Amino acid sequence: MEQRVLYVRLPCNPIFPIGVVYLADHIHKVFADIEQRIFDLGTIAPLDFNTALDRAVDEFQPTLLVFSWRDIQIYAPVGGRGGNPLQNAFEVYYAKNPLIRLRGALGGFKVAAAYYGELWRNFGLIRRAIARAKRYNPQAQAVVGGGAVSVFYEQMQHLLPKGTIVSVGEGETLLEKLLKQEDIVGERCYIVGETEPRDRMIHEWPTPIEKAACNYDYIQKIWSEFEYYLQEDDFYIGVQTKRGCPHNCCYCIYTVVEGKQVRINPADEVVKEMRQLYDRGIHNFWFTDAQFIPAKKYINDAIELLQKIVDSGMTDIHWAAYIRADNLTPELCDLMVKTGMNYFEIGITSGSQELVRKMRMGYNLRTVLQNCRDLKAAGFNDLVSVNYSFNVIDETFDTIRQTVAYHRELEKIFGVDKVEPAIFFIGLQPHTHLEEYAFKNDIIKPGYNPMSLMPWTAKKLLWNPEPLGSFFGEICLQAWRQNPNDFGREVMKILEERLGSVDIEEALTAPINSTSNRQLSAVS
Ligand code: B12
Ligand code: SF4
Repeated sequence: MEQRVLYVRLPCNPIFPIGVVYLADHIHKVFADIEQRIFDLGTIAPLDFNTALDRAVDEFQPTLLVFSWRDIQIYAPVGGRGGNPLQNAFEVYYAKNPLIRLRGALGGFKVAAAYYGELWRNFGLIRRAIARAKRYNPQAQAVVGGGAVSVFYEQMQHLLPKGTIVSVGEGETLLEKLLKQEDIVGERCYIVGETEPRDRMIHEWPTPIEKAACNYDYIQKIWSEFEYYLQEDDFYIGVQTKRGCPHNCCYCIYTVVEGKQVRINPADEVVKEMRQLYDRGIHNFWFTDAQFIPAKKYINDAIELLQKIVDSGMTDIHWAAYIRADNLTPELCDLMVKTGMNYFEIGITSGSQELVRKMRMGYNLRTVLQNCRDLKAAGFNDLVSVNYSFNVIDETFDTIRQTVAYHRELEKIFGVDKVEPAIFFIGLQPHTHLEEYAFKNDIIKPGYNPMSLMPWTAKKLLWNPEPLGSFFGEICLQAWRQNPNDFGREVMKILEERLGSVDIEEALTAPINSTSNRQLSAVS
C-alpha cells in the first residue's frame, strides 16, 4: 500500500510546531517518495477545528495519522487559557475574605472547565480524524506523541481509542520503523488496548539520530499554512541545537524525556537551518534545547555555533533560550551579545545555595552572579527572566531572605527593569524525584492522576506545602491585589518588607548535610 502521512498538530497557542516539522523532515530524508502533509490546528480558529480537520483528512486520505500534542499543563503564573490558574487556585485555597474565595472558586471552575474542555476536545479530534481516515483506508494507523504525551503517556491508555500508538520522547525512529513496517517493540511506545506501557519506559534512552539541517523548501511544499508563522515580527521560531540534559533537578522531567546524554547537532547544520529561515524573513529564533549550555563541557560547542552564526553574516538576528548561567565564559558572553541574544531564562529556582543544593540542581550561585557580571560587561542590555519556585523543599524565612538578597544582587548587575522575577510554583510532574519524595512523605499516593485538576488533587500537584504554603498564598494574593501587572517584582517587594533581606554572602554559602537533603537523595 502506498503510504501517506498526515501530521496533525493539535490545538496550541501559536508556538511554531517544530516537533512535527522535524519529524516530517526526517521521514522525507529517509523515504524521499512518501507523500506527507502538515496540518496545524494552532493556526485555525476553534470554531473551525472540526471542519478544517475533516477537510484535511478528506483531501489527503492518510494511511498514517501522526498527532502531535504539545502542552496540557496550565499552572502558569500569568494569564493562561480561561484566566490565571495560579491566582484562581490561590484565591480558593488561601483567601480569608469569603467573597475573594468565591471569586477564586468561580475562576477555578472556569479554568477547570477550560482545561477539561480542551482535553476532551483534543481526544475528540483524534477520534474524529481516525474514523474519517478509515473511510478511505480501513487500515489507517494513528500514533500520538509530543511534549504533553511524553509527560502523561501512562494516562493516555485510558483516554485514546484502541490501537492508537502512544509515543514517548522523540518520534523519528518510531515513525521510520512504522513506515518500514518493522517491529516497534524496542521503541519508547505502546499500543492502546494491546500492550501496556513498560515500567519506567520514560527512563529508557532515546535512539540517537544524526540531525541534519531541516529542509524548509520541502516543508513549505507540504505545509500550506507555513506562511502564518512568517508574518508576525515577534515570533521566535524554534531551532534545536542539541538534545538531552545531564542534570538531576528534583522536579524536572526534561532530563528523562530527552535523556541525560547530550547529543549535539552539528553547528554547520544548525546554521544552515537558520539561514533558510532567515532567507524567508525570520530574524527571531528560540533555541528549543532543554538547556542551551547544559554543562561546562558543552561550552565549546556553544562557542562554535555562535561563532559560525557570526561568520554566516546573519548579523541582525535575535535569539532566546533557557540558559544555565553557571556555564558561561567571557568569550561565550561576548558571542552571545554579538549574535543578538535578547532574552534568556535562568531557572535557578531559589537564591539560596543551600536550597539549590537540596533540590539537586548542581548550580553554583556565586558562579552564576560572576557570569552575569561578565555578560553585562560584554554589553548585554536586554531582558533576563529568573525563574523562582518557592517552597519546593525545606524553605524557611531565612532561605526566603536569601532569595530576596540574591535577586537584589542580580538587579544590581542588570538593572531593576531588566531582571524579571518569574514566580512559579512547581507543578508536580510524574517520573521526577519530587514525585517520589511526595510518595515517601505521604503527600500523594501511587496511582494518583497527575492530569487531574480536581481541587483536592490540584492542591497537591500545585506544589506549595505547609507550613509555609499559607504564608506564600497570602503574599501572592497581596501582590495580585496591589500590582497584578508586575506580579513577580511585587512578590519580592512584599517578601522583603515582611521578612527583610540578608547579606549576599549568606545566600551563597550552604551548610552541608541537612536531614531533608538526605531524604531527597534517598529517593533517587
Ligand atoms: C523550548 C520550550 C518552550 C519554549 C518554546 C519556544 C519556542 N518558540 O518554540 C517556551 C519557553 C516559550 C515554552 C513555553 C511553554 N511551555 Co514549553 N517547553 C519547551 C521544551 C524545553 C522544548 C520543546 C521543543 O520545542 N523541543 C524541540 C522539538 C523538536 O521537540 P518536540 O516538539 O517535543 O517534538 C519531538 C518529540 O516530542 C516528538 N514528537 C512530537 N510530536 C510527535 C508526534 C508523534 C506521533 C510522535 C511519534 C512523536 C512526536 O518528536 C519530535 C522530534 O523529536 C519542552 C520540554 C522538553 N524538553 O521537551 C517544554 C514543554 C513542551 N513545555 C511545556 C509547557 C507546559 C509550556 C507552557 C504551557 C508553560 C506554561 N504553563 O506557561 C508554555 C506555553 C506554551 C504555549 N503553547 O503557549 C510542557 C508541555 C507538557 C505539559 N506539562 O503539559 C513541556 C513538555 C515541559 C514540561 N515537562 O512540562 N516552552
Ligand atoms: S538543568 Fe534544566 S532541563 Fe536540566 S534537569 Fe535541571 S531543570 Fe531540567
